[in-house]
Amino acid sequence: MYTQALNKKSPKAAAKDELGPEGIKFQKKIDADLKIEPYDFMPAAYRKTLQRQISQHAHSEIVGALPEGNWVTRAPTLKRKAALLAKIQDESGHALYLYSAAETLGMSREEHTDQLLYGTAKYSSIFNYPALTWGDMGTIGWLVDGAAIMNQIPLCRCSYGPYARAMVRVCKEESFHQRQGYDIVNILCNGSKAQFEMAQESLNRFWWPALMMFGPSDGEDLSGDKSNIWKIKRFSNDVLRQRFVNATVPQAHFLGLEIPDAVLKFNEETGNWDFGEMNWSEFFDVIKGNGKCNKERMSVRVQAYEDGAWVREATNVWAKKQADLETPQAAE
Ligand code: BYC
Repeated sequence: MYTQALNKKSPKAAAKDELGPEGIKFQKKIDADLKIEPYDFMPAAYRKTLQRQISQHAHSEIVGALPEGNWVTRAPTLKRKAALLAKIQDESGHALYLYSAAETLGMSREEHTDQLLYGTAKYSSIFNYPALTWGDMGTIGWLVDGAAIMNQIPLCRCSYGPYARAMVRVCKEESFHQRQGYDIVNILCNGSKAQFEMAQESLNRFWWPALMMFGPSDGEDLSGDKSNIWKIKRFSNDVLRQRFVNATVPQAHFLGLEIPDAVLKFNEETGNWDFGEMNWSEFFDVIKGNGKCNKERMSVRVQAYEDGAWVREATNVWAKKQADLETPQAAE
């Protein structure tokens, strides 16, 4: 809805602004920790970076609900079923805030949806791994939502106002999700031998993919990175990954679980848990579309989109009727 209302300058005029007083004013605002809002001037590359990141994030929330959706009918108790349903509903809500924030940058919701459905947009690699056991519902909440919080808390301070504001609520809900996941794993770890083994086996499968959620290795120094200069990205992928490992290893040990990493070791000098190398060829393969579940996830999404055509049609007809009622002469 914001899309049509945006003021669009010619590319030549916009390029001149980027280097001129408008561009300087923009960076000064960012340096002063002020927010950039939809109608403010912003360089084309800033807009593009945000469009890419926010829409990828929104797509991840939508696709992320799929592995969990498969477990709603198999949750072991009514309480667990209700909590899982609430979590899935939250994730869909996150996608709504994020698509709305992305729309303020000038691309419609329909265009973003098309990019997801026709495979030109990315979503988080983690959702291309299957959820095979009830233990995975615990591990996903604990590790996947845990990694998401680590990555997203700094985004609450992102320079783009609509994204930063959306992230505040998203992070609050993600921390509930992380707690419910940890609670499931905790119960399994304190249950029968078979339950404990289910938790360990799930951790074995999800540990490395969870670390890959933070993206490719990029060192520690982001000072030359545009995303950092624009205060979109505040910490490098590697810094956030290390923070996640440091927070999660003691939780696993508390549960009596073993992290599936032969070289994992506490480093007294740095205060960090040193860990092994990820399988980067697997990561790039998954984001290219060749993971275990990429095809299945997309075919379910496309099917859901097609099945929902009548809802979109009905709401459009209803919206037109309302508009006609408000302007009676238009209906004549
Ligand atoms: N998976 O230069 P880099 C959730 C792409 S969902 C796929 O480091 P950047 C949840 C990256 O996009 C959590 N692709 O990029 C939902 C880039 O590709 P393009 C999702 C990945 O943007 C339901 C290329 O690789 N969270 O919370 O600086 C249930 C080079 O990477 C991945 C967000 O989206 C990946 N793992 O950093 C439970 C948070 N990693 O665009 C939980 C917002 C990298 O050049 N996003 N790529 O074609 C971010 O913070 C950043 O976009 C990333 C990547 C850290 C993910």
